[in-house]
Amino acid sequence: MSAARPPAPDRDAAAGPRSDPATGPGSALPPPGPFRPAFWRSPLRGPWFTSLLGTVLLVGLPVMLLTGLLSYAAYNPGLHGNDRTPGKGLLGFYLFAWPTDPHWLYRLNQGVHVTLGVALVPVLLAKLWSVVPRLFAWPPLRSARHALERGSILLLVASGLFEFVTGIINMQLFYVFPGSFYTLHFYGAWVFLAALVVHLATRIPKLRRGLRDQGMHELRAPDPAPPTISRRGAVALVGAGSLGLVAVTAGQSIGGPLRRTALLAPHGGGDPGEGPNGFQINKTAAALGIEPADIGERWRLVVRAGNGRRAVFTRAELLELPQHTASLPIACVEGWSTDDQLWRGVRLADLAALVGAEEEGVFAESVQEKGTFKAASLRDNQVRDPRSLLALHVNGAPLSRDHGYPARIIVPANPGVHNTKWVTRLTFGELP
Ligand SMILES: Nc1nc2c(c(=O)[nH]1)N[C@H]1C(S)=C(S)[C@@H](COP(=O)(O)O)O[C@H]1N2
Ligand SMILES: [Mo]
Repeated sequence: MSAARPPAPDRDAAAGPRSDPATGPGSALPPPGPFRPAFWRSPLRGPWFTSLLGTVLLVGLPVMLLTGLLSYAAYNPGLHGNDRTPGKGLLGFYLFAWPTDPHWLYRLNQGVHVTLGVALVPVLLAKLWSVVPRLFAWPPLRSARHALERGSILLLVASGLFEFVTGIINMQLFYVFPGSFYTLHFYGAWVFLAALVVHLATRIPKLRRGLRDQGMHELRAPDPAPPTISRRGAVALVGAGSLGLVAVTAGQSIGGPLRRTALLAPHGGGDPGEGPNGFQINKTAAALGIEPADIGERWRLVVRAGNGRRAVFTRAELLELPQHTASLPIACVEGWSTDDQLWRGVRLADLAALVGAEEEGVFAESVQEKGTFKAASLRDNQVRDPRSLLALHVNGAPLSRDHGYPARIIVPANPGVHNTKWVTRLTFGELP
């Protein structure tokens, strides 16, 4: 039985020659399939859904960018042995001496960066789903302006996905990057920022109209299928997805009893063992090939300065120098962190003074032979802080092997990766 629909009253009927109301008069009829608006049938798509998700991202993504760029500054890139991303000379215009106060600054910054990034994943995916018909706009390019708009969106989506994917891979400890994660993630962020600026310049007026339900009509399905979920229901689903992800990761940064809830975080919920050294370990001594002989009786600490002065210590000799304590966390770029631990050892400032290099930064090298994190430089402001230690004890016990025995760096608000373990040489000032 042919149930032809009665012809709908057509606004354009009076306009004369046949034109497709969905693509506008004068445009060529799109090829069949997703290029035709009628292909897209979800009744959820439309200005309300897209604008709401867009608004959440409009608040969240700048926070991601800001905390990300701050995190990069915290690395003191450019100092000897630290990240030496080429071209950051230009993009690194904003770099500054990362402070040591408050001592939880890096922990907070990185906790926000990683937790928010995880929370935004469902929002990002829903937003992309809500605008996917636009990918098939017809004709593909209407004008130079249209080309610029589409190009910027392509770059925005590609770099946004790249940042989320590389960030999540890194926080899951899959170190699979060709070259440095920091370099890739850093450049990706700047591409994303450039594309976002162009995108917002063209979209903000539409976004504002969208919230008042007047714009972005082209996202509405011309022939919607019956709803299987309400728009509010869909928003609730996205929100529940975000909250669910936060609930199983945030514990790795918040610590305390919540740490056990961090099921999705590799360094979050796992049992780090009992006792004074019972807190998260990034990589064990065994995993990094630290030989027991290198950290046993034969171990020495060499302290030297650009002025040529030099001193050598056994662990027992270090223990005879004035010992100081500091209550500080380990906070990793991957977002996990420990609660404050009570470290005890020799002040970096005292060691600098011993070789006449009070105003200098330091390059700390470990006995480790391979790997990116075997050495790191600290800036002079970090060396001067009285809480910055070459730690020999933690929580009243000697450092365990996995936490860096015989000696490790611990500095307030320092990214975990620069708290070098198994330190064997400190060079203050310019390398001799
Ligand atoms: N020599 C050396 N030191 C190192 C690392 C390393 O791989 N080698 N990892 C760093 C990283 S990435 C972090 S987050 C902290 C973790 O310290 P923890 O294992 O004592 O918690 O150690 C840092 N010190
Ligand atoms: Mo780390």
